[in-house]
This record gives sequence, C-alpha cells and structure tokens, in this order.
Amino acid sequence: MGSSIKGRVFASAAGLACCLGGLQAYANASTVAGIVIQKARQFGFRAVTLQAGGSIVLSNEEATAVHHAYIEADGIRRDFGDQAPGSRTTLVFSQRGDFLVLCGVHPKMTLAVHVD
Ligand SMILES: [Cu+2]
Repeated sequence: MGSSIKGRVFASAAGLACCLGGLQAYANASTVAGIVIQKARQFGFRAVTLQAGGSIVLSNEEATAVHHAYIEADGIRRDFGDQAPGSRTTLVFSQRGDFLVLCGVHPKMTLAVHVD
C-alpha cells in the first residue's frame, strides 16, 4: 500500500470521526490504521474495533499537553511512552481481545479497543 493511499484512509477516518463519533469508522478496518485524536485531554473515541494485526494511530493535537498512553490487560502491560504535542504514535494490536488504553498523565482518559 502506498503512502498516498494510506494518507487518504487517514483523512477518511478522521472525517468520519466528527460525524459518527464511534465505532463505524473502524468497522471495516483490518490492517489499516485509523487515527484517534488526543485533544482537550480526551481521546477522540471512547471505543474502537479493529481486527487482529490492525493498528491505530494516536495523534496528540494539544497545544501543550503531553500524553502517555499505556495498556493494562490480563497479563499484558504495554507502554507507548510520552506523546508530545504534534506527535503521532502507532499502536499495533496483534492479539484478539479487549484492551483499555489509558493515559499515565490524565487518569480520566480511556479508550476501549476491541480486537476481533
Ligand atoms: Cu493524557
């Protein structure tokens, strides 16, 4: 897949986010990444669904706030480090299951990820 195609997919997913505000943007996701915006100390989605092997991209669109995404699940802890303003971080989900992405800086930020 070329980068231009990927860029269009990103734009499409971001566009849907404003209208549907939920899972639908990811309904057909397989290994295609979708963007989840981090802004106003919240994730742009409360929950996303994707297929195993798929990924999402966290896009920190804060002016100054740093986020720090991590996952805790049964026997799994993954830390994605700091997300500086303007940065993007890719989270790959290779295992099926339900995961909760949390922010080490802002405890109220939660993003549920269901991996089929
Ligand atoms: Cu945060």
